[in-house]
Amino acid sequence: MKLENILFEVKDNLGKISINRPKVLNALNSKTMDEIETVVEQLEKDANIHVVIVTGIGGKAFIAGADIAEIEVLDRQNGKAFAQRGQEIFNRLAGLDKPVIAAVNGYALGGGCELALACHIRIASENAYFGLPEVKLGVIPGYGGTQRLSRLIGTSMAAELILTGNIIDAEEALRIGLVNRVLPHNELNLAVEKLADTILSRGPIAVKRAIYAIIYGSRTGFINGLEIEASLFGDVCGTDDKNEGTRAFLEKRPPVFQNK
Ligand code: CO8
Repeated sequence: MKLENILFEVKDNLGKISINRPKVLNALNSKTMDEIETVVEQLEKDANIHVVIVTGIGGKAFIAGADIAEIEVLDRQNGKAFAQRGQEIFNRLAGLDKPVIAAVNGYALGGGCELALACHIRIASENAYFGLPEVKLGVIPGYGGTQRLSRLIGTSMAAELILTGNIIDAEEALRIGLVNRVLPHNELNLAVEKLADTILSRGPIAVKRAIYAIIYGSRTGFINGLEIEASLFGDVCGTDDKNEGTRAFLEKRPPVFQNK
């Protein structure tokens, strides 16, 4: 599929998805969702990409939501299918065996906030705003927001945001644990790339297994999650990288991981 609404670049094991509809504040229409799915498919297959960044083009928005013109024409039947399709795409992104970092550079509203929530780490610029304003339109979050936000910041905080539809600034998002860090706008990209570089410098198989344990563990119960963790711990114990990492520590030198 020809990508028209998103940019996808790969450089040195780092993939970058940039939503590129700045005239409508990067609103997610169906075509954009199809393109995200295409890129997610590629990310699932490409073992050379170890970390992914998601951001929005233009100085104003990460993503201002699903395209409201498309929601206007939905009815009971296709509304459910529309939500399920978005959920599936975001679930696949969240389920990648590589860390996904949201660089939130402006409005992250509705489906845009839900996309940020599907990422594993969220870093915001000072001019980012977050919210799930769907109730103001007479609908509810449908791309996983009711579930992911509640799990991230607790049901009470999530209920206040979802039921009021209020929009909060980056500092408030930081205070309630919706983002990890807030940075000056012009430092965001560099800081996120630096974070990605740090992750890329760690044992690549360990990083893959760790994100898998975090995400798939959180999709199951606590005891099953521990079982997943133990199995993956056993798995990494069988790698050359584990031998190299532990030996390098004992020999007081930096490790040289081979992704084996
Ligand atoms: N959809 C479509 N167009 C949009 C959207 C959007 N979500 N957001 C902004 N735009 C368009 C505007 O219509 C405008 O277009 P035009 O220039 O042609 O008039 C352009 O982007 C610029 O926007 P504004 O002029 O409004 O810019 P402002 O700086 O004045 O305001 C805001 C910025 C506050 C972000 C404002 O644009 C806004 O409130 N946008 C809508 C935010 C919103 O309600 N988002 C949630 C949408 S609902 C949703 O995401 C549901 C997801 C789950 C779906 C589940 C499946 C059913």
